[in-house]
Amino acid sequence: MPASITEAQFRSETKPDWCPSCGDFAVLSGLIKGLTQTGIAPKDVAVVSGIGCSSNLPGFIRTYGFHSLHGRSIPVATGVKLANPNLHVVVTGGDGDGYGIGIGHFIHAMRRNLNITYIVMNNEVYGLTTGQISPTSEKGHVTKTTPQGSLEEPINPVVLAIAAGATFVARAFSGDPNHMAKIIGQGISHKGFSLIDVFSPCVTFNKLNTYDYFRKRVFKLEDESHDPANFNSAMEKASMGNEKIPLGVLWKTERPTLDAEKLKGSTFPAEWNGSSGLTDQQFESLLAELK
Ligand SMILES: Cc1ncc(C[n+]2csc(CCOP(=O)(O)OP(=O)(O)O)c2C)c(N)n1
Ligand code: SF4
Repeated sequence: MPASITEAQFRSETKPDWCPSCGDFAVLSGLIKGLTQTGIAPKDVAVVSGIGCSSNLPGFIRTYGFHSLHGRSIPVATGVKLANPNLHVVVTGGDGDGYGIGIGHFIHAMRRNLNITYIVMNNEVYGLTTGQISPTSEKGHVTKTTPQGSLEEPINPVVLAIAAGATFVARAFSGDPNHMAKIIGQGISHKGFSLIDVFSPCVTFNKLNTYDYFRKRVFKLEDESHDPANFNSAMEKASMGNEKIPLGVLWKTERPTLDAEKLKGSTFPAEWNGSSGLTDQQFESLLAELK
């Protein structure tokens, strides 16, 4: 790691406005630590997000940043990565943003093995809009939109990611920030789509999935004989219910990435000069035709 890169270089002057004790503070620190561990300079990083409390993160880190639309962080990140494959692109957001409105984009980016890191702050509710159920809320969870308990089966994002083609799938917990930082560092170093689903409690609106709730249930895969290259073992660990929840790298494999290998030799987009290739006259007549 180049000695010149320090955590301080990633710290923004803008301080987070999250509620005190929100799990997202640990994710911000974990991302800064993970980036520092990999030795990547802030100028070589772009952090892209959608909308939500967690999606405010790009404002609190000193890298390039893009705070996009709800559920649209992955398309923006895809554009950033294809326009400049040398940038390390990290997407940050919530379970509502990524596994709800943005789920189609999430699946296709994994299928394409776009070389980005996706960190989902999974608090099992919509935090910013005051605690409605999200796609990861437990069945029976009582919220203001589900006063009699959620009727829906939740999504299991890590099973979904392995099945959809992500090449690095891991789970972390805001209550164990050093472990999380290590996993984030590994995800950023991985060549291919890496998903890190982080249990990041919403202390204000989710009184069910608290720090204590997770502390009682999580265990580390490193303490067991789990081989992340073994698909069946990865699926088995990823499918464990919410009574015993594994943290760590569930699945890791390699296959060609969209940006580096599948587009090799193509002049678009890495060498695109911003021109449409049309003359001014052709452009004007095309516009007139479309009016
Ligand atoms: C198109 C659109 N639909 C709905 C909203 C309202 N909205 C803002 S944030 C949000 C959910 C955020 O939840 P999550 O992604 O889990 O993030 P958290 O706030 O919990 O970190 C919703 C529904 C919006 N901004 N845009
Ligand atoms: S509402 Fe929840 S998710 Fe949003 S900042 Fe507060 S604790 Fe965090």
